[in-house]
Order: sequence, then structure tokens, then C-alpha cells
Amino acid sequence: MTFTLPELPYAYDALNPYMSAETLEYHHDKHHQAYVTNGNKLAEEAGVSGQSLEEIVQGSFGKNAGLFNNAGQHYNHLHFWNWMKPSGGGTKLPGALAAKIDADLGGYDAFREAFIQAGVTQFGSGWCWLALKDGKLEVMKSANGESPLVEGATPILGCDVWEHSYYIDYRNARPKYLEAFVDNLVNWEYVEELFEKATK
Ligand code: MN3
Repeated sequence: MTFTLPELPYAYDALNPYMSAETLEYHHDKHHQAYVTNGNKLAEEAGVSGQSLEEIVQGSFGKNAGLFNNAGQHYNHLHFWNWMKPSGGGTKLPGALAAKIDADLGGYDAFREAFIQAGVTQFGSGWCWLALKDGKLEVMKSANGESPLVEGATPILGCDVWEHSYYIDYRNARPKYLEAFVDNLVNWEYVEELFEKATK
């Protein structure tokens, strides 16, 4: 498939004060656009433009670093914009997902702490995740453009902990950014949608 940059699903200033318009302008218009542009070029060179994005990400992992990094980041960011919404976050989880978090992770508070901790302890650039693996929810973290996809798991929530995602608004305070993401930004309806799809 040809990669294209989607519009943000909300206005650039819609996530204020937790994520500013300036951050979204740089992050979406510059960083994500660069992954799309470079990914298309490298996918064409590798002769895989006809494959799905997931196939390209999984197929290039460990084999074609340039293509993997750009395709992986395109995949991650496509979801990242939808993993946030104005007035999101907190404990307003759909019932089935809340029950699964209770069963597999010991409840919402334990999930929240583990997810933030995964993001804080990811050394350098990367992501923290809530993913479904072998029927169970797990909190994971990954470096650079990697995701649970390459570990045979399905990511249902991820937070970008590259500095470009938080430095304008939080400077070096990555923990504060992660707390704001979980408490005020997460679009739980989209997480639920991916959870339902993954458990079908
Ligand atoms: Mn990013």
C-alpha cells in the first residue's frame, strides 16, 4: 500500500493544555510526514509497495532497517493520533476492557502505574504499550520504531516517548507527559475497538 498522512481526527489545539498545537504541528506535519515520504520511497525500492502496512512492518523487521523504521513509525503514528481525544483518559473504560485489565493486570491502578513506568524506563526514543499477546493483556515497551507487532502481539494502546512528542510542552519531564496522557488524553473507545478486533 502507499502510505499517506491522515488528517488529525481533531483540531490542532483540541488537546490543550495536555498537548499543544505547536507539538501537534511539528509531530504530525513534520515527523509523521517524513516517515510517510521516506517509507514510500523505501517500500518502492524494496518492491513491497503492494503489501499491507502490517506486512511491510513485520516483513522488514531485522532485514531492512530503513524501511522498518519508517513503516513502523507510520503504523505507530496512524494509531497514536487516534489513541488520544479531547477530555479523554482516566477511568472511563468500556466494561469488557476494564474487566480484562482487572483479570490480566490486577486492575486499572496497576495498569496505570505499569504503563507509565514502562514509558519512563524506556531508555532513549521509543514507545510504551498495552498489547494483547496469546489472549492476555501485557504492558510492554519498545525502542525507536518497534512495536508489539514484531513480537507476535497486537498493540491496542501506545504512547510515543520520543522527545519530539513532549519536549515543547513538558521539556525533560517525561513522567508528567505520561501521566497527562493516561489521565487526560487516552481515547478508550478506540482502544476498545482494537481490543474487540484482536479478540475476534
Ligand atoms: Mn513520534
